[in-house]
Amino acid sequence: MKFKTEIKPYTGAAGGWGSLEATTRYVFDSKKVLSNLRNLMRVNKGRGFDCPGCAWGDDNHSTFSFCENGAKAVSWEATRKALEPEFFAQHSVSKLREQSDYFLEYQGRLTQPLRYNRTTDHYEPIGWDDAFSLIASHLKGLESPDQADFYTSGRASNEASYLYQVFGRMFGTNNFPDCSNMCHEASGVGLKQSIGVGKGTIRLDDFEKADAIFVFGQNPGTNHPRMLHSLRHAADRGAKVVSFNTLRERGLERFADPQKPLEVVTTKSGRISSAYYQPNLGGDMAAVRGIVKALLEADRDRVSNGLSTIFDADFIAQNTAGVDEYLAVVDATSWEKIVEQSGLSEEEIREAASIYVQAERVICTWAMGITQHKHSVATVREITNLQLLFGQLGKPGAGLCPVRGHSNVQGNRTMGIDEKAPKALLDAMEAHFKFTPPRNPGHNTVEALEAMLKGDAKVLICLGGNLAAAAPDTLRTEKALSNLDLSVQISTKLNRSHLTPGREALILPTLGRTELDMQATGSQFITVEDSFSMVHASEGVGIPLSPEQRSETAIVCGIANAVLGDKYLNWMALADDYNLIRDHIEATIPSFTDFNARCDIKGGFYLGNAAAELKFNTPTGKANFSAANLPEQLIPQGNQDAPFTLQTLRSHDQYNTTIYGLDDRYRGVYGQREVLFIHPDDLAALGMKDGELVEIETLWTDGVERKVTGFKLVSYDIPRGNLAAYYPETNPLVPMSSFGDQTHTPTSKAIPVAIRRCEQKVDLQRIA
Ligand SMILES: Nc1nc2c(c(=O)[nH]1)N[C@H]1C(S)=C(S)[C@@H](COP(=O)(O)OP(=O)(O)OC[C@H]3O[C@@H](n4cnc5c(=O)[nH]c(N)nc54)[C@H](O)[C@@H]3O)O[C@H]1N2
Ligand SMILES: Nc1nc2c(c(=O)[nH]1)N[C@H]1C(S)=C(S)[C@@H](COP(=O)(O)OP(=O)(O)OC[C@H]3O[C@@H](n4cnc5c(=O)[nH]c(N)nc54)[C@H](O)[C@@H]3O)O[C@H]1N2
Ligand SMILES: [Mo]
Repeated sequence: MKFKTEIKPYTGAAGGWGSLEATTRYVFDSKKVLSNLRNLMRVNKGRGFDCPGCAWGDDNHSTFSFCENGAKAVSWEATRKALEPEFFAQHSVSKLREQSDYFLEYQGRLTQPLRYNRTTDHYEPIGWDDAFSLIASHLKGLESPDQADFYTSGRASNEASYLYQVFGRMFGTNNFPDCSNMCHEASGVGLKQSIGVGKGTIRLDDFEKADAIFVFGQNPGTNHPRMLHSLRHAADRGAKVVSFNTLRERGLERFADPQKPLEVVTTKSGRISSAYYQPNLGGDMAAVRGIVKALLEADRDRVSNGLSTIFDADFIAQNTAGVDEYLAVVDATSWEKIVEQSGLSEEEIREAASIYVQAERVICTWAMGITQHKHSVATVREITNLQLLFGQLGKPGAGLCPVRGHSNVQGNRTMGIDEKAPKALLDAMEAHFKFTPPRNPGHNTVEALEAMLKGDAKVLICLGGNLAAAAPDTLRTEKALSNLDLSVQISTKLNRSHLTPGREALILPTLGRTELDMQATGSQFITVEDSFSMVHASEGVGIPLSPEQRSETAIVCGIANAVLGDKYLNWMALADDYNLIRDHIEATIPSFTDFNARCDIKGGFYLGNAAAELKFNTPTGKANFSAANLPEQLIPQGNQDAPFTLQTLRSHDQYNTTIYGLDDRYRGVYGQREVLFIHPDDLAALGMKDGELVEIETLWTDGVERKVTGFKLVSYDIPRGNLAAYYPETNPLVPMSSFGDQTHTPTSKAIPVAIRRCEQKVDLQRIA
């Protein structure tokens, strides 16, 4: 495949024509145009299916919420291209490994269970029963259930992920690594400590009531395009949108609504951000600390002049603990440190503080720019501190909003995909299913990989996802995966994880969310939970490509039945009728009363959020201020003298490790992905020019060489000393041992690196 490569700054607004054009291109590229379009039209309407894109909520007022990247996700899944067994007869695994991630998924949908043949190095067809028996024989042969790991990617439905964890725990382990471990873990951990619940406190319509929305470390134009509608509406009615982003992101600046025809045909577009700050990578905690310091100073001034305090003293007194300790730490943090670490000037921080304090109702949102650092938990808690000081909780138009990634990642946690499941869940499962769940904590993603490397984990089952490409330290990760006795991938499309088989490997082809799921009792729907704790039903419409594809739920039941028989549960009856699964969920997970009946509610039902009602399930019974110091330095550890810090992020044409195309329109990159964004003055200081190729090397403490080559330099509006490049191409640079405090989340947004000129690209020396 050849692509025209070009770097051409994008001057339009996000959304608008560019958006629609790109969408239709994707739809028409795949073979079955009409059914693709029909699929699209049904997204998020009626029962229909939930968009398999991001976890943003559905706006029930607008008739048809159209998002370019959701459309890509749907048409990518709904392609009529099928990967037949002949493909695997033609191509050996070693040969396929030389292909790009784009090529692999572009080949179409997996349509038949496949087993890896180590002797021939090819995948070969296998029957479902034989596949299940193979899994059962491996799992039953383990010395301990903890030698198995059960990974989940956040697209899996509530029903499938619930049964998956029930099965895993009945089998005897809490090893449930998931994509969330690499994603919003810090939001869950931090919010739980601060406010007693690890989820956002707002609902979608709060955006209509906020006076200010502070957006930290997030690129909604690409990753949550429907959020732009909320931001645009807020900005149009005069609310302030304040962005903190290391890069200048187009989508945070201007947005043309594709649903407003006038804006599509003219160049009219709306401004999103009223203020835009570009902190250093990892500098947000210092920035927020600075905002609080500025306001604390202003408050002392006022109070000493006999005026009332600007803080919400009643809220603080009634609802919080630890304010004095926190303010003491704010006092002890110098402006020098704040300015140095945030990379923002004192004026900028004071300006942001003044916007904040003038707003009656404030929402703070964030994503990976906040959660993929060493001090992410402390940063999430610092944002919470700010909100608590002003009582921005428990009232409309205000609160905390971690914007989730995968469309059901939040639901997966609710369903018990959690390596450290709360005691209450395990107790409820013990009482309901009459078995003894394991109580020891299980592996998170990094721990699972470490265990595979050591040979302590021998079987891996993946309910979706693409661990080989998504996890850090690519070469170590691939080594870990190939060290397994058995690796089982439940997937829709071919990906890198299939190409690093263990001694044995299975690919189990599954239905996507857009597809009709026919079982013995008829067509089934599943449920998902969005970022706003709304649970709603989703029912596919597309006709599956092959009768051999099975639903995730049916696959989980098939495995469980082969391993456990009907000792605790009649798994096959559950696969026949998902209503029965929902009855078990209702019996064991809080807030799911009348679950089956409530699935008929249009737009879904709300699970509730105790903190939003000012009930704090913390040991103090209050919302806790956190009195953490700013980190000593922003680079996790290792080489503090590294000349650059690199963040790894998403282009506009990808969904995590799924590469839809090679353009990143809003950043002006076309036909290529191996680019490195750099400040023009840094380029000049290095004596290099735009378009030159460099190698990027991680500076780390363990003596392991981590290097990628052939990245093209692109000058960009980014702070000096900071770099950005796309994931997953840069995952070889992220050390597995570099992860967040209390989270084990790889520090994908803070990698200490050096760069050097190089002549050409040298392929990764992958293990054979
Ligand atoms: N189309 C599409 N949609 C997606 C995804 C996708 O790949 N494609 N992925 C889904 C998933 S799983 C997730 S988790 C979300 C991810 O959504 P995002 O978090 O928006 O994803 P990233 O591309 O990692 O972007 C991080 C953003 O934070 C900024 N940033 C990085 N580091 C810092 C920092 O230290 N401080 C500040 N202030 N800014 C920083 C970057 O410049 C970038 O704009 O999107 C979900 N939605
Ligand atoms: N360097 C770096 N690394 C990162 C990140 C980063 O910002 N930088 N981000 C991290 C984040 S936030 C996340 S969430 C993880 C993502 O990690 P994962 O969730 O593991 O990865 P995805 O790329 O989303 O998974 C894509 C694969 O899922 C399968 N798939 C798609 N749809 C379905 C389905 O409906 N059912 C099933 N069973 N399979 C399906 C397809 O086979 C596809 O190849 O990556 C993390 N890794
Ligand atoms: Mo994510």
